[in-house]
Amino acid sequence: MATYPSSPPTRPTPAEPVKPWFGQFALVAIILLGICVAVFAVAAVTTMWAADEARDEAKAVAANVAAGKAESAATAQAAHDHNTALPLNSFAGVVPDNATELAEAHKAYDATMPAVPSGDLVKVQMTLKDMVVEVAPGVKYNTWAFDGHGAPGPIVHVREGQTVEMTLTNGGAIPHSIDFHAARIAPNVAFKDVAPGDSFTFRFEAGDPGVYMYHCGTKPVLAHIANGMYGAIVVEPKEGLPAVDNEYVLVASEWYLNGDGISEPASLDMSKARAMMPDWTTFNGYANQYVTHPLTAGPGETTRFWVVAAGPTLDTNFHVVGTIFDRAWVNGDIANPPQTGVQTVLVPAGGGAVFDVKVDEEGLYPFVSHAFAHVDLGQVGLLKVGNPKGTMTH
Ligand SMILES: [Cu+2]
Repeated sequence: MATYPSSPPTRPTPAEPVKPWFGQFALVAIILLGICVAVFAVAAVTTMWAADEARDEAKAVAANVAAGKAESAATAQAAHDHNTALPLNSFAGVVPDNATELAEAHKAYDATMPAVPSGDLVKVQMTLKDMVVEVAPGVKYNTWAFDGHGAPGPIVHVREGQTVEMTLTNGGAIPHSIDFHAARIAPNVAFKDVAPGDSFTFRFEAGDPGVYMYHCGTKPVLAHIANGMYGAIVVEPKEGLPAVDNEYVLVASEWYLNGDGISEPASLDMSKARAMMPDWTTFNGYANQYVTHPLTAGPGETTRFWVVAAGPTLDTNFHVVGTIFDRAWVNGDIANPPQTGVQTVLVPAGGGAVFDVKVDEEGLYPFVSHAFAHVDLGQVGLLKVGNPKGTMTH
C-alpha cells in the first residue's frame, strides 16, 4: 500500500537554489563591469590620445593650409606683379593677329608739352590733308588731318598775353575751318570755311589761361571732329603754375568706323557717331598707345597732365590708378586755386582740365577714362615711374 508522507514535500525555497546563481551573476556582473570599466578607461585614454592626435593633425593641416595659402598667394602675386586687372590691351575692336607687334612698331604721338615760343606773336601754320592714319594696331582710317600727321593736330603752347596768328591751308577736298576755344573772337569771321587750295589767317590774343580744344567748325561738325579735326592749345598763365618735373598733353577722342579698317581703310559711320557707339576711344588718336609706349616719370617727381576731351561727343572721366590728384584744375580753370585730393574728374567733351600727381613709388600707373567702356575701347595709357620690372602686358 502506498504510503504518503504526512506532509507534502516542501518546495525548496527559492533562496536556496538562487544563492549560487546570484553569486555567479554578481560575479559575472562584476567581471563584466570591470571589463566595461577597463574598456571605458582604455577607450577614454584612446579617445584622449586620438583627440590629441587629431588636434596635432588639425594644427598640422592648418599650418599646411596657411603655408599653402601663402604659397598660392605668392604664386598669384608673382603672376600678377604687372597686372592691375585693367583691360589694358584688350583691343575690343577688331585687330589683325599681329596687333601686338604692330602696336610695338607704332610711333606713339609725342605727348610731351612743347616749349612756349618766345616773343609776343606766335605764328601757327597748319596744312590740312586727307590722309590714312592708324587709330589702333593695323586699323586704318580715312582722316582729315590738321597738320598732315594725323589726329590730334599739333599741341599749341602759348603764354597768357601772347597773340596767336593762325594760318590754315586747306590741302583737302572739301571746305574746312578752325575754331579755337581759347579765343574771344567773332566766329563767323575767324572760324569761317576755307575752300580747298585756299589759306586763311586770323589772330587772337590768348588772354585766358587754361587748356582748350581747337577743332574744325565746318558743318556737319560731328563729322569733321569725328574724322580727326581736333587738337589742344595750352595757355600758360603769366605768373606760371607750380613747377613740375614732367608735362604731358592728352587729347581724348572716339572713332566711329564703317568697317574694321584692316583690309582697307575705314571711313566715318555717321549712324554710329550719332548713336554715340564708337569702335575705338583713344588718347592722342591711337588705342592703347601709351600702354605699349608708356609716358615716363621718376620716383618722387610730379607729373602734370593737360587733358582735353575732343569727343566729338563723349566725355572723359580722367583718373590715374594708384594715386590721387595732388592738384586738379577742374574745367581748366587755372586762374583759380586747384582742387586737392581728387580721385576722378570729368572732362566734358569740348572741355579741358589740368592734373598734377606726385608719385613716390616706382611702378606702372595707368591713366584712364574711368567710364570703363572707354578703357575697353582703348582710352588707357601708362605712366611708368622709375624702372619697374616688365610691363603691364608682358
Ligand atoms: Cu573740317
